[in-house]
This record gives sequence, structure tokens and C-alpha cells, in this order.
Amino acid sequence: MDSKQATRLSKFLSLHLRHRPAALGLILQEGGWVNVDGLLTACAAHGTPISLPQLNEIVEGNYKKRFAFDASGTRIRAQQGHSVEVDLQLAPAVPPAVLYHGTAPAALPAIRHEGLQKMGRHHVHLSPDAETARRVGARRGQPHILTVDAAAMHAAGLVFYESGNGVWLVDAVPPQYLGGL
Ligand code: HQG
Repeated sequence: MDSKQATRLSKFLSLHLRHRPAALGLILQEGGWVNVDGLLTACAAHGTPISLPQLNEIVEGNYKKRFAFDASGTRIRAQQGHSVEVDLQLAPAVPPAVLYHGTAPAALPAIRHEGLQKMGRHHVHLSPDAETARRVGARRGQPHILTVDAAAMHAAGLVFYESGNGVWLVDAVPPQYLGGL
């Protein structure tokens, strides 16, 4: 599979495992899981056949680890980024002292005012290093990098989760915890 096809199939899977499972006739199980067999059958039935080796390649080859199999390998889910109501059953975790968020300069006035909000997602997504944050922010043009005083937030009782792929998730980041505004 060439990288163009891998990207196309990965986007197709993201769309359905995060946002529109019903469009493939799928219902996400608790934790966001679907059966691999059912997923591949549904993809084929909807005009986008994906073989099991291709699926393995997408899951393993994706540098962001967007998708994960369960321990038995019979189920798959998106690790984060859902818009459908789903409980990913993530355990609260102690964050690194400092986390990073890459955003667009145009968003800064609103962020100064109300902090980071989850917008269309279930959580605010934070990166463990500035380089990753830069890549996330670059999706919207010239990125602006904010630092997040995660240690202080954690000490104040705000709850963090770590998705399976190294993204840190939190409900909101009030402006007083942001650096670089
Ligand atoms: C901004 C991709 C105005 C926020 C990436 C961001 C990441 C505000 C945008 C993952 C705001 C939301 C998440 C406020 C936040 N006022 N704008 N108060 N608070 N924003 O895409 O963090 O490809 O929902 O800065 O790589 O950019 O999906 O979040 O610019 O890991 O796997 O509102 O999405 O991963 O944008 O990206 P998003 P994000 P995937």
C-alpha cells in the first residue's frame, strides 16, 4: 500500500470510528470499540474495502497511533478525537509538569479571555513536547505555541487523562495556567 492510499484509508477510518459510525451501520461499544471483522465487512459493503493486512499496516504504521487494537486483537478503536458520545474509559493520570498546545495566532484573543476550550472535541488536546504542539498548530497555518502549567492544574485538582497515543486530555485550561499568551 502506498502512503497516499494509507492516508486515504486512515481518514476513512477516522471519520467512521470517531464521528460517523452509523454511516457504516456500526455502533461503538463501550470504550469506543468495534469488532474488526464487522468493521472490515462494513467498509467493503460501503465501497471502501480494507484487508486485514492493510488495517494492521494503518494501525502500526501511523506515527500518531490514531487507532489501537484491544489486547485480543479482535476489536479496534480510535484512541481520541471523537465527536460522537463515547466513554473511552481512560484512567486519570499525573501529567508532566509542563505540556504544550499549538494554536493559530487568530485564536489568541479568545484564548486569553477564556483559556483553552475543547471546541468540537471531548477534551482539550495537549502535547508532551513543543515540537508535537508545533505540528498540531501548523494544521492552521503559522503555529503559536502555548505552555500549560500542568503541575499547577493537577495540584488544583483538575483531572488529566493520557490517551493511548501520548496526547494529554483535559476538560479546559483556564488562562491563568497558560504561558506564551
Ligand atoms: C483552538 C489532531 C478560540 C485550539 C491534532 C485549536 C491533535 C480556541 C482549535 C488533535 C479556544 C480546536 C487536536 C478558544 C482552543 N477560542 N479557539 N477559547 N480554545 N481553541 O482540531 O488541539 O488528526 O479540535 O487551539 O494532531 O488543534 O485528529 O484541536 O486550534 O492531536 O488525530 O481551537 O487533532 O489529531 O481544534 O487538535 P481541534 P487541536 P488528529
